[in-house]
Amino acid sequence: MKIQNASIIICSPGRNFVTLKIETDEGIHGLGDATLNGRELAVASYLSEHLIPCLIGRDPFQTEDIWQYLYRGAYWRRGPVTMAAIGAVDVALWDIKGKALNTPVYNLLGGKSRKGVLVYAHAHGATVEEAVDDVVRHIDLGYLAVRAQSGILGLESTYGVPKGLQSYEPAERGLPSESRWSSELYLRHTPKLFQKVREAVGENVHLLHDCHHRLTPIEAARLGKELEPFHLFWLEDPVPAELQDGFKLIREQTTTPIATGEVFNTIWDAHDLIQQQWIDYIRMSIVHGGGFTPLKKIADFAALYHVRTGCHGATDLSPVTMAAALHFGIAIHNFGIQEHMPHSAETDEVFRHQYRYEAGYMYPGNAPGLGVDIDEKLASKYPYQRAYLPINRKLDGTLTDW
Ligand code: GCO
Ligand code: MG
Repeated sequence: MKIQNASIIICSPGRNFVTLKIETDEGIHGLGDATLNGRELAVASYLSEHLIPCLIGRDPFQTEDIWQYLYRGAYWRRGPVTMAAIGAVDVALWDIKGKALNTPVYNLLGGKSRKGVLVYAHAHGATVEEAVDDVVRHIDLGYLAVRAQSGILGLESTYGVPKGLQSYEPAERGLPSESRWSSELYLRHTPKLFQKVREAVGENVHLLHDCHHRLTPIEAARLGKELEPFHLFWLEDPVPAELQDGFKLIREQTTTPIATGEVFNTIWDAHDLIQQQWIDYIRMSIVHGGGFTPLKKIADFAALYHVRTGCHGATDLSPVTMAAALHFGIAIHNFGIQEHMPHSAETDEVFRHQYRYEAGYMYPGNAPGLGVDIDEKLASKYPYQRAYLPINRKLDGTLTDW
């Protein structure tokens, strides 16, 4: 079998997605997600200008060699644009492999290790009370794990809380919006939120929280300590993670479990975090981490150090990545949890998929390959629209991490 053609489909059914379609001379095609929120066209052009021409004529079964060719062969390694593009190719090839062998991708990754993939939902509210109600609503939908974020008194907006009643979607069309931030107000607020949530829901539900890279290590240590009575499943991205040993200080101060890595691209972003056991969950997505080929190795490495996976699953990762995460999550041994932020109805119509949610778990389905396809005709009705993530400033105007 040979790769005959590859094309890129850019569409915006509610939000932008970049999809790679690889076709073979035997009529089988595979899909890969190449979406990098707010930087979509950079990945599309990396694929069309630099990767696709090198793929034509290759054997799609050679996932290891093709991955090494694209990663090592470029000389310029790593980075979100490069790795999202390589990730899209790798995922599309595993999709082809599964279809050609007439088996779901999870069977190529070790087979099922569990009945389903435990997922966590997003709950939010403008106030603590509204956030508590939303956690309860998600528990009523059967979720066994819920992430809670709420508006903060004194701040107009914050990460994870939508402005109106719609579901949360951080990218906005047009140029970047700006929001204001105060770590002190956040630090005073967040333990009160979790006290109220625990009071309302009891101990039998996993609670999670995303700090979204906004604290310093000592501030994160304070938050972790103050959250200890509420037994979080994890505290996510407490600090920006360029400085891996920033996590050492947090780890030494608190038993609140730590998750990080949604912006990571290779093992080198997480090597010390894992080997020093400074984190509990690694959150790299299959697409931004460069595909199944490296993610399987990273998961196996993490397993040695008691680190489990908690793959990023926000709406800016397309249903192709969601399917990939579910095949991966059901197969690997050290799976922890999977993020589940349901896509809009328009997105689900464009990307028909076999995976489904039921009673706190998701299931990848038994179709050969990934079990996702794209309706290209429908996709063409939703043309790309420029969109950005917000910019964040402290109350005095200093630019800070969003
Ligand atoms: C999460 C993430 C997202 C990101 C988004 C950026 O934990 O789900 O933090 O909401 O902000 O993916 O593109
Ligand atoms: Mg996050």
